[in-house]
Amino acid sequence: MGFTRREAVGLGGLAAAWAVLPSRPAPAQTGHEGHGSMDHKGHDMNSMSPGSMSQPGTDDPATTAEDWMSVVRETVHPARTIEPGADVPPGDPGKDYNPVITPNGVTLPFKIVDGVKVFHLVPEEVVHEFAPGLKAQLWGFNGRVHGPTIEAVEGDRIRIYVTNKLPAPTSIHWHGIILPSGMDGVGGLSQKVIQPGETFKYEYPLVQHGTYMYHSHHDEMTQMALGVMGLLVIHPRRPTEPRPHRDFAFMLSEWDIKPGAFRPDPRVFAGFNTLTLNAKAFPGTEALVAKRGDRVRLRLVNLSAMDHHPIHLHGHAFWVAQTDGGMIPPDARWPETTVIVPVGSSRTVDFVADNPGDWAMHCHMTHHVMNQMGHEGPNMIGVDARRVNREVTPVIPAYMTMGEAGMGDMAEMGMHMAVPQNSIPMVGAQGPYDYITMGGMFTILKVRDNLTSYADPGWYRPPAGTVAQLASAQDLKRDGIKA
Ligand SMILES: [Cu+2]
Repeated sequence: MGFTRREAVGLGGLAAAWAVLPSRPAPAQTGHEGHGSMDHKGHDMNSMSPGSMSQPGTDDPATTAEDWMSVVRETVHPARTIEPGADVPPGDPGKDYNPVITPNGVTLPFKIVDGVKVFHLVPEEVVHEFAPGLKAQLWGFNGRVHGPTIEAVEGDRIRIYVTNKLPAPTSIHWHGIILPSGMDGVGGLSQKVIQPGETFKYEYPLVQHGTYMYHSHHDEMTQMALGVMGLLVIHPRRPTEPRPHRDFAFMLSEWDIKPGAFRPDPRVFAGFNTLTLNAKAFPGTEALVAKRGDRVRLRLVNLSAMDHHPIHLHGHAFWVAQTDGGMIPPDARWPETTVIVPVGSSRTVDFVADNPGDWAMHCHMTHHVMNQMGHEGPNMIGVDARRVNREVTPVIPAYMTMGEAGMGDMAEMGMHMAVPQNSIPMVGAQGPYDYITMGGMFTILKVRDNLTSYADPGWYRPPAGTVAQLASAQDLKRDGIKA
């Protein structure tokens, strides 16, 4: 274990990081030996009684924020391109980085005061539309769900004010960020909770880069089920790889909104019926547009309550390049067409959009590309349920059976019969050839030659002879197929 911290940074803090961590020097200012599971009086911390949890702290605090910086300089993180605390000006969008695109979302504006990037988040109640026809009363930030994307550059010092306009106390956690313990935002543990009407100030230097998130860490089950979360992207100060041309960021989440209801139910732990990309369910999701040859990055963050999401991209293969733990060393990346994004983590994948067309990108859990499906009804495959549905649905809004031949029938239902007020058909939208029987976590990547802008170019017009179609009698005869 011969690496010094400086050498580790020189290596991009990547392959060397695991080797360095166990042998890194202990912070100098803790006047006692060892950082194991014993406290300084020799008590076994693993058997700490509830009583001892209310005792005052036993470690000596670092005396100033500067001391914390000297401690963090001795740490290693797998996504650092400069030394923590290096004297650098605030990162400049367009110059120091190509801004991320949050489809269906926005980036939080900032101002610079004495070299510090200042942001203001306002958690509050918001009426949000998941897709045309389905709205709900949620909790978000700054008038939207999810909150705006916070974007900054490694080496920036950021100051984030949080003004709590929710009807409940909250606390905001910066997931994956290396920061002083007291800035970590766990209500009760690292700070007092933010009472309704109060404004708290978080401030810390960014000593890493990557794809992260912020979310409530107080009454999480309720507050995250209602939407109190957002993306946090930190660009490298000295990029070691070419910048992406198109850098898309997504928050994956799930909701339980009973057909006809106006608020999600935070108590459920299974059967979520509204699955979203940046809080939108298909067909409410915005298409991703790329020119042929563009380097494309997808940053996928999952803050669902209970489900991991295997996100699958058609027509391309990508490299899994980063997690919320940092950069994967280039020679340790692996190729995929589906990447599973576990709850509470980020996966960043890179690829070149080299195959023109309209390509599905979606969660591969088949129940996650449905909208507001009831899971309780009988299996109606083979049964003509249309009359039953017509008569029962107006009286029992949640009663939506499957169709005789599956859920494709439901699209027809959605178009030709009354669905309960404030609900959307279980699947779909009209596509260029037929009805698209997908909902939920589904969107479309549109790759084109000769784009003059990244506005939605409409449906793909494929070269002649490259679309699946009804087989001709001639084909069948030639190949000896009995149809
Ligand atoms: Cu999923």
